[in-house]
Parts: sequence; C-alpha cells; structure tokens
Amino acid sequence: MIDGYNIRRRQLLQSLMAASAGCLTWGLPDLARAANAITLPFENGLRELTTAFPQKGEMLLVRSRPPLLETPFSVFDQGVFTPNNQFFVRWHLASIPTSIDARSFRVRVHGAVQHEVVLGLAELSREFERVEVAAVNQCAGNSRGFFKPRVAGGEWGNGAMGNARWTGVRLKDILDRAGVKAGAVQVRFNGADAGAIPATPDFVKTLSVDRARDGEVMVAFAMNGKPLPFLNGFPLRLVVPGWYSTYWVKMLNDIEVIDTPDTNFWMAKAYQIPDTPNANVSPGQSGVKTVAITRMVPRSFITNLSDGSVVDVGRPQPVRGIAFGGDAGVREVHLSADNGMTWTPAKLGPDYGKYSFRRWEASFLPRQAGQFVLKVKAVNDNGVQQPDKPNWNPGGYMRNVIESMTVVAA
Ligand SMILES: Nc1nc2c(c(=O)[nH]1)N[C@H]1C(S)=C(S)[C@@H](COP(=O)(O)O)O[C@H]1N2
Ligand SMILES: [Mo]
Repeated sequence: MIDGYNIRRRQLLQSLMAASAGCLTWGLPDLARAANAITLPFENGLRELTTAFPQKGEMLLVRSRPPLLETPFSVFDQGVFTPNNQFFVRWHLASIPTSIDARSFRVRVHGAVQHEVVLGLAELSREFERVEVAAVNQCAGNSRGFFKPRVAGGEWGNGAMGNARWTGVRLKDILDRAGVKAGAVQVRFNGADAGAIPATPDFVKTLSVDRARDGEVMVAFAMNGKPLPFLNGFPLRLVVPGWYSTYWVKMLNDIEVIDTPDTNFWMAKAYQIPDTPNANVSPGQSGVKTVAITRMVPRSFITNLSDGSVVDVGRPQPVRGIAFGGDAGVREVHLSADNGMTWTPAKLGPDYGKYSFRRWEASFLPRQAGQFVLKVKAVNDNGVQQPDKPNWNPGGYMRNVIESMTVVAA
C-alpha cells in the first residue's frame, strides 16, 4: 500500500543510503580562521563562534578534539525543535570514524541472547515497526559553567541540550528478535568511536534489561525527519527519552546483553551523582554515596530576552521561552517579574509529548523605569519544579535552579 507514510518511509531510507553513497566523510576543521565570539556569563566564558564543522551551522566552540559544540542560546527562541545543523555536539574520545558507509554499516546484537543478530540499515528500516518520539537530548553536564565553586569538565552554558523528533525502531523489538535469555540483567551499548590509545576506556553505556525493553527506548536513524548528522551519531543512535544524553550512544554498532552488572568506567566511575535530593552536596562534603545519573529534572528558560535587555516602560512586554519536564510532561510554567515574590501562569504552546520542549508565553508590565528581575519556573506532571537555589556536586551534573535574569525598563 502506498500512502503518505510509506512514501516518507522509502524517502527516508533513500536519504539514509544517499547520505553515504560513497561514504560520508568529514575531517576535523582547520580552526585557524579568526571568527566571531560570544561571552557566556561565567569565568573563562569566551567562546568562538564557528561554522567549520561538517553539517553544522554556527556553533559555540567549547573544544575541537574531540568536538564539543554548543548551541547558541538564541536558537531556542526560534522554535520548539532544535535544527539539526545547530544541535549541540559532544564526543568523549578522540578517535571518531571519519567515514561511514551506510550500505555496509551493521549493528550486532549478541551476548546473553538466543541467537546473535546482525542488522543493516535497510533491514532496520523495512522489517521493524517505525516509531517516533519528540524528546530532549541534554548533556548531564549542561550548564556546568555556572557551577560555583567551579568544577572540572566541559564548561557548557545552557546550550548543551536540544529537542528533536527522533525516528527509528524500538530497542525492544530488536532485542526480541535476538531473544534475551532468562537471567540477563543489563544491555550494553557501544558506538564506532574509540580512544586514541588502547588504555582509554571505550565509551560504553548500560541500561537495565527492563529499561531496555520498556518499548520507549529507541534505536533512531533520523532526527527531525532527516538522517542523523554525522557528529550526532550517523547512522544510528540510542534515544532514551527522559534520561540524560550520556545513555544516548551514537554511531551505535554493538548491543550486548549481559548477565552480570556492568562495572566499566563510564557506568561505575563517570557520571555518578550524589544520592541526595537534587544531587546536591556542599562543596568539600565527603563520604556521600553516589549513584549513576539517569532521569532529567524540569527546567525552563526565557528565550526572547537576555540579561541586561532594555524594555519599554509602561508597555506590556511579551516574555516567552521553553520548558521541559525532564522525565514527565510540563504541567505549568510560571513567570515572576518581581524577583520571585509573585508569579503568573504562562500560556503553554502545543504539546508534542511529555519528553519534548514546550513553548510558553506570558507578559509583564514594567510600570516604572528601573531594573526588573524575571524568573521562570516549570512544574512537571509529577509536581516537581526547579529549586530556588542552584544545586552543586563535584561532577557538575544535573544543574538545576529557577533561572533568573535582570532587564532594564527605560
Ligand atoms: N558513541 C558515543 N556516543 C555518545 C557519546 C560519545 O562520546 N560517544 N557521548 C554521549 C554524551 S555524554 C552526550 S552529551 C551525547 C551528545 O549527543 P549529541 O552530540 O548528539 O548532542 O552523546 C552521548 N553519546
Ligand atoms: Mo554528556
């Protein structure tokens, strides 16, 4: 049957293959050219704006090898979905393939399974039910640059996040084809990247069998209707809606079902947060039990104004932005124009599902000249909202606070 859906299906498969007919190649750019820059509001916040990376528009350069590219914050004012060419980029390891041939690319499913399965992109696209989810992909270290006292790690502003429509197949369906053996406890994911030297622990991440088989976790081959950009994991990546991006393994080519809990570096040592409310500890506090970071928490941002913006006295000022609920939908967004003393509910934009950004809008009337402290907070469907004071932990993970900015009425 040829309906719109099937045509799109064929087109997507064709564009996936075309993206690498003769391989998709890229090289690390030559960064010698001088460029514009932006200063993020924290120490050492100067960031070059670069357009030198393949399939990427203007990005904030955090680091070039391996690439860490941040989305300029103004992009979030332009729509609820983050364009592929300005979606942030984060890689841990220096050795990223510079070419991938979609025709010969395979993902292998092995370990504690009834029978090993090896799947190409055409099989994934044709033989499995296609699913789609709108979901926020946010680095666990997003906003780390704002941590005070400062912590080690990539110094992101608020742009190590993005929202996209992800298209792919259910991980559950892939695992069912292989047949997970009784007694299996976890599923481990590995991508085509590797460390520059063998001693570097390969980047692998693990989910429990239950999470892996919940029907929500997806192996995606498209983002906003297009094949994944190379730097965002072409041709396949894991999508774990509601959880931090550290689990969203890119260039996914290996899925291993294991029967003992994984103790590799990236699960047991890295990405650990204090097992405390909001992952918060005092600087210097020791002896705190840690757990692997998983679920995201609600956040909300103003996108049409920035710190120091000048607004008109006596005229209603529209304020708009984005919110997301973390691992649950956005129930409410509230705006304050008096430093949090009083709050008014914002009007929510279209709902693309509980894991998506949600746009919101409100307005405030600056009655007299002077400074106004604007604050925004979201409440998710579980009743969770941002805390008044920022959390802190030594890894600089899960930054969360009611965001505020000062605007000047004149
Ligand atoms: N193969 C692979 N996948 C990976 C990583 C990586 O280093 N290698 N980094 C993870 C982390 S920590 C983040 S924040 C996201 C970034 O996804 P993006 O580059 O598409 O924005 O990829 C995740 N998946
Ligand atoms: Mo990350």
